Amino acid sequence: MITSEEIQEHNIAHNVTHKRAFTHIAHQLADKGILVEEIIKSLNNFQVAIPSWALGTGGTRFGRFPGGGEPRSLEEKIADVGLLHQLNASSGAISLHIPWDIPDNANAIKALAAQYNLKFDAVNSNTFQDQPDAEHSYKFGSLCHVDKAVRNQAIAHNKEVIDYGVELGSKSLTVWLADGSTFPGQHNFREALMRTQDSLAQIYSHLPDDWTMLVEYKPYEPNFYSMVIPDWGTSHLLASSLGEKALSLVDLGHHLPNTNIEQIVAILMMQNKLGGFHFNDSKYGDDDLTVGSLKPYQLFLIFNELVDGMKNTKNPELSWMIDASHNLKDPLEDLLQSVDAIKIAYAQALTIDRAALKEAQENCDVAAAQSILQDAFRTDVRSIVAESRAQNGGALDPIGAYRHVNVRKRLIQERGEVTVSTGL
Ligand code: PSV
Ligand code: MN
Repeated sequence: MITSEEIQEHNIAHNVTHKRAFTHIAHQLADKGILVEEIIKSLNNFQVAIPSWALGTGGTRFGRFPGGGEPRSLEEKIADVGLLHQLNASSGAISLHIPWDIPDNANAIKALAAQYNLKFDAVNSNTFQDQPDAEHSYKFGSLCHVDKAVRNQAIAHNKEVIDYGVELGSKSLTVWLADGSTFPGQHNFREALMRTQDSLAQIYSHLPDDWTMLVEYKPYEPNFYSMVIPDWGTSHLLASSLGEKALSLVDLGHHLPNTNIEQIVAILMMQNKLGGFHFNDSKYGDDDLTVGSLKPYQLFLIFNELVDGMKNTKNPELSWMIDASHNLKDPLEDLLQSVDAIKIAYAQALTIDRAALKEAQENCDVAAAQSILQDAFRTDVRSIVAESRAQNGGALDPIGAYRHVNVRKRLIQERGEVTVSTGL
């Protein structure tokens, strides 16, 4: 752990430069009638969950090049997220994946998370890998399988995941299915979807009243010809048929290139059916890259819709999470960059002159509408995000602080050079 004294020392060293930038932008926004305090208030309440499977080095189909000091247990994963939260004051939740993260003692795990001020975000089921002790194989699918015994095993697993989540105080189950077909003719599309719907309904019946079920969609996996839940429309269809507690989850990487994701966000929010996000960035497919590393404007446009939807629809509260893989960078640095990118896009979207945008839209003034959005996107809000972090005890420059006190070196000393973190 970094001590709070170390973070304060770091902040003092950076304070003069920070204050200069912050005062400048605060004045600029005030001239436009925007109060920087309001933006900070929204940022202060914004937490992005960290998935337990993103704390170690990821890989491609071809290989993995691990770094050292990766978390070897659930306890160490919690410690890593606690460290991120200390640095950025915005990563106050961890999302677990069962069976990778089965807690031996739920109370002890809960107490440990509380020590780091962490909550448990959505719990995730895994019916895309066969477990060593499993009676049935998911080779030909899980919730969609033609064999009822396989479906029942997958349903029972999801119910068990809910039970683990209840013990930890989680409030939602995220279902991502690698169910699909590899060759034309392999699936009867209609029947596969009907079986999936029926299986999900059985899982849904096990949800506590105050829980939600988040249904992911994805157009393809390498090697796949079809996916059972390929797009937001199918996810929405399932969520609608299941009931109020079922919502669609948008994973940014789960779209074909050039898909207008911001429009999907608007449509789902119009239906009060958007449950949350898995953030990442990509160029070609589900690349799982650092959020905002390739398409920051798209991220901003998504937040434009989110800010509008959060104000003007009855969409339930959203759950925010990163879902990325870190093949080259230190996973903790990568996650800090991702959370920062998300907060920057959010803060920029909060600076949009909405009244002027509305007027431009009503007047069909296309040039003005574009300028209003781009003016907000080109506003440098980094010092506002830094100010909100510092106000909550975090570091003005999280990666700078992380490097300054040699966190990775400390982790390697403690955990060793060759450590393997469970997960993808
Ligand atoms: C696979 O694409 C995936 O990234 C899904 O988005 C899940 O959320 C995650 O893996 C963990 O199962
Ligand atoms: Mn995902």
